[in-house]
Amino acid sequence: MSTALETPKDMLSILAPDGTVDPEQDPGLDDATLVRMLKVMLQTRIIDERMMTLQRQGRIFFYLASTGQEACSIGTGAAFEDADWCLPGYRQPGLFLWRNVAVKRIVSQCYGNSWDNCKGRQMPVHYSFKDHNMVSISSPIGTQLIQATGVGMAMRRRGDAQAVLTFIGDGGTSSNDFHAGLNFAAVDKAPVVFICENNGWAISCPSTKQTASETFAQKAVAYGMPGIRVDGNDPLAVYVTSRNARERAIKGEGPTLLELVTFRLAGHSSSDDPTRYIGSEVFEAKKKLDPITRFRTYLEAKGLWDADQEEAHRKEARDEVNAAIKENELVPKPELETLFSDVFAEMPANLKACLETEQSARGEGKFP
Ligand SMILES: Cc1ncc(C[n+]2csc(CCOP(=O)(O)OP(=O)(O)O)c2C)c(N)n1
Ligand SMILES: [Mg+2]
Repeated sequence: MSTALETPKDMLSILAPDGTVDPEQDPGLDDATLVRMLKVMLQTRIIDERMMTLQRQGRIFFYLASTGQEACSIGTGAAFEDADWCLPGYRQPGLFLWRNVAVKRIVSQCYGNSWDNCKGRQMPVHYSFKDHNMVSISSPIGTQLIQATGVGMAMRRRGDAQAVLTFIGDGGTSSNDFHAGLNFAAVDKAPVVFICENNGWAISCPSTKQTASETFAQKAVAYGMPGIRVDGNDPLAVYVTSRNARERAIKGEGPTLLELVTFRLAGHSSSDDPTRYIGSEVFEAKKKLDPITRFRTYLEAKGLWDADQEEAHRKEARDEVNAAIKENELVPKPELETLFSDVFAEMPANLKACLETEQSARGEGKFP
């Protein structure tokens, strides 16, 4: 893989859509890791399907699936260490599962109940898991890039041996924060790996209306960092390029931008109907590039996976998410008092008075 400052136009691919691998570029991952990669991709899709159904039933109010983009989370997840800081966007649930975040906690966040560590203050899918070094997902697209650069700059000054991983979509590259984040990371040689998941669309706005550049990867050249275009539906290519970018970051050589070319095989969110702006023939063509199908074929050819394992794993993943849903449905909403907590170290007098008024009103039966 080249990391020279060139104009990156070619797309790196190791695992072809038919599941055959280029032996010269095969990273030689061990069998257990390969199987886990497929299992987490399948689990991601099963959870996405289940949560989208909950939204349609009115049991959660919003959901964002990453259907078709699972290889981006799994390839990067496998290349990074759990101690590396991660500032995700909203389409990397596989990364949480890869880092062993409990499914129950993911479901709690979507319900916004009292088990949710965000206490219902965030939209569903805007997770944050401090104990897994995963920083809160922000709704305003792009903000995580300047935050990631700040984390990287701080880590460099402290001499930390970790890297920072952050994600943005193709649409997010039009934000001011994309420019500021990449620029200052390169100036400071901050140990950040920027992942742009180019799925071709920002809701209904095609990437051709987002940029006049031929590729998103080439934007890196102007900032003075390598930019590499990668087949984002190829977990092996995502893994290899992420691992190399992480090594570069750890060695103090600075940040890298990876453009992972992918496609979302679903709506932008539960509020979107992609059939209004993407033709069915496009969906049919893109389904043939499904990263899960591709990776499954590869593992089957290696004798690492078969239909029985698939069925058993699907059942296990479905049972786990269903049990998590069942439990979470019984969990009450966060206490009203939590509205006032976590904001000030010392609660100001006016908020204290407000809280006391609410509490006494409840005592008089004004609050149910
Ligand atoms: C600053 C800002 N502008 C607009 C929005 C509304 N919005 C949410 S997601 C989105 C599209 C993002 O597209 P992209 O970056 O390509 O990510 P994708 O959803 O395709 O993964 C928009 C416009 C927002 N959240 N923040
Ligand atoms: Mg997009």
